[in-house]
Amino acid sequence: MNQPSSLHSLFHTPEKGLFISFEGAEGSGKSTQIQKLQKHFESLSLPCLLLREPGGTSFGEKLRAAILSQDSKLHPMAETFVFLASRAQLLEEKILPHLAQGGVVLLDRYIDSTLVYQALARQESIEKIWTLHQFAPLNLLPHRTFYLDISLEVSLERQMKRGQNKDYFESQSNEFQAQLLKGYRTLASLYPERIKTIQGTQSVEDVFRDILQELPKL
Ligand code: T5A
Repeated sequence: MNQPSSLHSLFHTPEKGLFISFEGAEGSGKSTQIQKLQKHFESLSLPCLLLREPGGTSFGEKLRAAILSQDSKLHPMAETFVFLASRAQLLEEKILPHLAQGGVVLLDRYIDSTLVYQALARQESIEKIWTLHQFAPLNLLPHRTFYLDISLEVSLERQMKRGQNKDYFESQSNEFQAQLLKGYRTLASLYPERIKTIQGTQSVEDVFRDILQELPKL
């Protein structure tokens, strides 16, 4: 069903700086690894901005609070536009200015989350999501995306261990959560040059070692 989008040629990577995104299912270890990578870049005296989606701006954090606390089902297009609104503002306010100065941007979730959560996990084509991203500033791709691959069992176990109230997406069915993993694996096979799959079930240190090996040069 899914092919690499024909719209892909309309997308570009930043000319300056280094743009890296992290992706994965619930509890895959993105926040843990992204913080370690931030320390790594700071130890090299490289200005490094750590951001998350949805959120990262004052407007985006309001959208984040709204969608994660939503307790009844939204239409996938309603979800999609929330993430796009947050993303456009984050690019404009934070990501593009920092990259223009040659800095490093580390982003916890980006376009691939929308491709997976709002399309692939619902067995829908990703073409519509690419179409919505073809206009600036949304048509920017990271230099590198790390996909932390875990099993459904590990994802559910880590969510349970955290023991807090479940948010909107964590409350979805196990079947939906299984489709997330399938969706990410599909995406990683469609875009192997950009998306590097890292085994997220390894120890924190081993995951980080694999990430360092796949870092692009600045
Ligand atoms: N969303 C987002 C969409 O639907 N569409 C979109 O376009 C976008 C951008 C965001 C939600 O929004 C959805 C996806 C999400 O559901 P969120 O709170 O930011 O919500 O959720 P997550 O990004 O999933 O964040 P999590 O905190 O759930 O997961 P992380 O950051 O991947 O995992 P982390 O590092 O917090 O680790 C989870 C637990 O596992 C442990 C940690 O200590 C922690 O307890 N852990 C490990 N344990 C053993 N071995 C390891 N290697 C471990 N690494 C971490």
